[in-house]
Amino acid sequence: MANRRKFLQSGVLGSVLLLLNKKAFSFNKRTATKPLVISTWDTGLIANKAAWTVLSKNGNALDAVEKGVMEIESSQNCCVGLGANPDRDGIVTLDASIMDHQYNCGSVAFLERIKHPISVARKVMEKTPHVMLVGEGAQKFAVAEGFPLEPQKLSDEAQKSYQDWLKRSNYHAPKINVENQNGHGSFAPHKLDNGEWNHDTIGMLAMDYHGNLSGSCTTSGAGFKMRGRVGDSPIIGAGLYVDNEVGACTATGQGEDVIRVAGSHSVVEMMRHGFSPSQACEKVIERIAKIKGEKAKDIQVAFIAIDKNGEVGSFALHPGFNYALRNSVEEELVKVNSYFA
Ligand code: SD4
Repeated sequence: MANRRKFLQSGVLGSVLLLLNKKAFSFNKRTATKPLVISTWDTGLIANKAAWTVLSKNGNALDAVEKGVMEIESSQNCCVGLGANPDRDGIVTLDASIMDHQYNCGSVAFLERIKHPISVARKVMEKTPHVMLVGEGAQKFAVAEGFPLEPQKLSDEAQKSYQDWLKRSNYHAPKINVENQNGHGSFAPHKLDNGEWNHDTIGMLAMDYHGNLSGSCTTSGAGFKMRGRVGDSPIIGAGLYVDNEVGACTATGQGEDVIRVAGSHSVVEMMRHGFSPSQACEKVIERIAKIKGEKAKDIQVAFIAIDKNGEVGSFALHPGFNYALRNSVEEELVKVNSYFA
């Protein structure tokens, strides 16, 4: 994880975190001026910076959410793109989705050897009559659209983790964000021995100067997952949903349990019925906790949401989740309240 640490401490993120350390940042509900962007986890600070280059010049939200998460997909040292942990057969497979302010949406799943799945998802949205392409077909489409086929090679860090995992090969039901990797479930995000969180997904929501919303979500899924496993991130309504008349939501955590409740769509529907973004996220987290019962202790799920007025909110099942917010006056990492203490 040395590389990842370097990544986290580098550049703007390092200085922003230093700044943040001086502040108490335990609020959960924010109302912000437009344009604004929010994204999951601390890597969101870097992604927001890239999105802000678009939004601050009155660019549109769709371009911002694509550009923002591409920054994290590019980082071979991190855990979202091709540098991430592979599936149990040793191959990295990626999922991504994107949605604009007019119910246009596109996604890819089980995609190999393409550096920017989010951009392929956008091409699916803009250039095909379909919403979702998977596996070989998605890759073929990407290549036809001019995306280079990257080498089938694990990053050094992922190679090492995979070799360690092979020694154990103890695949069992995924446990996200609760256990570390030592002998346990290997789904991310998970707590590292040094206390940091490792995660493999970024979800981003933006409102542009015109008040239009868009969202993106991109992930390597879950380390050492079964071959062919697809999570919530590329599923419109689960990992991501945008309704410009109401609001937008994206999810992170245990994809199977987000899919079960059509998570992001459910949050947007709660907002449609008058709940604030934070309350809406909390309601859906409560539903997951109820469905899972005792097993809720073993998984993490978190949502971030924004309503059409630019109010932002979030809620998680377990502590440890945060999201990054950026607008013309703030650049912050926001600590999120959770169902469990
Ligand atoms: C998945 N939701 O594939 C993703 C995992 C995730 O941080 O969010 N990890 O299930």
